[in-house]
Amino acid sequence: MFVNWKIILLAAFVCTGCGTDITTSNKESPGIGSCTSPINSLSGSLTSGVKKWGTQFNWDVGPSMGGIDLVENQMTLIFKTYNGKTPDTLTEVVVTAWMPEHKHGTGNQVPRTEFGQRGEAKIKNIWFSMTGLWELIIKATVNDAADELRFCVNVGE
Ligand SMILES: [Cu+2]
Repeated sequence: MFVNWKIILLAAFVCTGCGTDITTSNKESPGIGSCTSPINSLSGSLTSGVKKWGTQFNWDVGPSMGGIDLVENQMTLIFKTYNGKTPDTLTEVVVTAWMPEHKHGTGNQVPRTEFGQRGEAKIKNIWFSMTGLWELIIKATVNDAADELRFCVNVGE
């Protein structure tokens, strides 16, 4: 398993004095997730927890760690309302990457959202510091429905 020590050391440095691991380097811990059934396809559809909305996902780059130099992974999300319509508004799209097995996130590098066509968001700046199972937490407000979903990906080299 490859590990990017530069990122880990940076995260550990930020966390000096607050613990022995890099868990607390994430401003917001998404909590202990389960990541046992990764979605290995590069595109597909997902539904938020209480079916308030759905989203198509497509990996434009990745998901991979990319060896020593890392890779900026990118994903396109196309949101639909609970009844499959293109939403009038899409706001508050925040994606977090979390590695449940080791209880760490991506340190100071957080995924960034760029809004596209109606209902569409591109997620950039997704950096995986290790290979293995990562959970992606997608929060969004589709029309007025605020909800989140989590899914698991297997990050390769
Ligand atoms: Cu890890």
